[in-house]
Amino acid sequence: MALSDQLTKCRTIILFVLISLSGSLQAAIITVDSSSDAALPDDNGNCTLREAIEAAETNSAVDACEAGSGADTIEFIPSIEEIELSAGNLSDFDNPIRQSLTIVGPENNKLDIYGDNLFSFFYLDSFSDNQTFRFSNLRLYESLADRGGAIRIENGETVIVENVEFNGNTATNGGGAIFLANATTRILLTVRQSTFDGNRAQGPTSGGAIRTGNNAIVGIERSTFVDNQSLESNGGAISAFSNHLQVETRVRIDHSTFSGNLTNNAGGALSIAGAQEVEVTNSTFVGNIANADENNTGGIENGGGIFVSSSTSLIIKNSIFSNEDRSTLGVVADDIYQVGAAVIEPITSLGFNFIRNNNGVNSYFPSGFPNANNDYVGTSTNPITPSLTPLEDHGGPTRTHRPNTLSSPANAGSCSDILLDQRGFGNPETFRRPLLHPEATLGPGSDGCDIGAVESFAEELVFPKPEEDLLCVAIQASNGNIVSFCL
Ligand SMILES: [Ca+2]
Ligand SMILES: [Ca+2]
Ligand SMILES: [Ca+2]
Ligand SMILES: [Ca+2]
Repeated sequence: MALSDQLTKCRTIILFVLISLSGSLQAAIITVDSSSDAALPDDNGNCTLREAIEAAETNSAVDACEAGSGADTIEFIPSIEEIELSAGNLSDFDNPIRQSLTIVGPENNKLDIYGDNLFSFFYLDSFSDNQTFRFSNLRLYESLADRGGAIRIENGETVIVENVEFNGNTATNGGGAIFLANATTRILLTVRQSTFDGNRAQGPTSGGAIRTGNNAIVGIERSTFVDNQSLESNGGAISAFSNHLQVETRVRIDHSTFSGNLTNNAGGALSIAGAQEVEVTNSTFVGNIANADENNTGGIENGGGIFVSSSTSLIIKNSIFSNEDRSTLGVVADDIYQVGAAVIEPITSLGFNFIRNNNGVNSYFPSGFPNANNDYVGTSTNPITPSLTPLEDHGGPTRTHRPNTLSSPANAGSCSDILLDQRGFGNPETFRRPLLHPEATLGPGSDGCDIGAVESFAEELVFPKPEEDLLCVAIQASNGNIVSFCL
């Protein structure tokens, strides 16, 4: 099946969820009733988060925590607002979380967990047993780990992150907030309505916020990445990595915002390396910086927005790029840069992109306002700048950049099949995202959608909340392809 066919088939993916047929009938709800933290055993008549994880993992009662049973859920009594770790990592290589588990904070007031720049949180390793982990309504602060300070995913897991803020987490070996190992059994990761702010990949490792790996299918939607850094390697916000040609590895980014992320190497926001399929749609990349230290000693230090290397297939639609590359040698690729290895897959524009400076990718994005492909593209000598607000609260669960004006990038895009923008806003008359202001002019080929993650003038809409487990499913077909569909 052609890539474009597959991607068309997958266009409506919102979640990648494997249906779990086991455990759901037996699952226990374990309620944490203490904000304190102490090493186990801690038999003092309360139920701490550390004890709740132990109860879920061992399917037995631990102090005042109810015995887990199968795929358990950990909740918190309403008076708990934050938990500060003091007794070591919540889980790690020696003490991984192996069984399906949901950890959910209060719906309208996220629970804060602090690692104090000493401890890590969730090390998930089902040993290829296809377990499912969910994290929602949490703020995860200042964890520290070798890889994936907040969440490390080892092999075969399905992980769903929703309404989580990752703040100031650090990894010394890649993936400041989330790290995906190179898996032998497929990992499925979905990140929705989440914020990654000020996370760091230290040392010569990549992915300030997230590092993905071989044999992963990753979906990121309606999320914001701000001020994340990979100081000595690639991918200020995300490093998408695959070195395995034989397994399908895919990253899809939709309705997300990348603002002010930086690297001293390549890919201020996103670095893509190796054999995989990457799709970026309806997203906004603003003020991300490659080679922030202007020191050209780390290899190919290009691509303020996206750096893509080797045999990666990259598709881009309806997205804004206005970034900076501080390289002083060779190509200064403010927005997107591609470098070849043995096999170079083309970058495919599906149109309606706004690109400040096409240096490095002018064969894919010829200059024009718009060009023949309905992309709005500037050059190094004549860059075009989108008129956007600073990153602010414009409604919805994440901060965004909203178009300021009635002309491009507003009303120059195309997204007619999309229900809502990053914030959850749309046209109240059509219950679709595109909204043409009465005073605005319509760009060529546009359906009134704004380019990027946010639709100006749109209103907050409330849709019936679907049963999440049944919303979308990704399964592996007999021919090895991943087939995704929504129910
Ligand atoms: Ca206790
Ligand atoms: Ca359990
Ligand atoms: Ca540098
Ligand atoms: Ca519009």
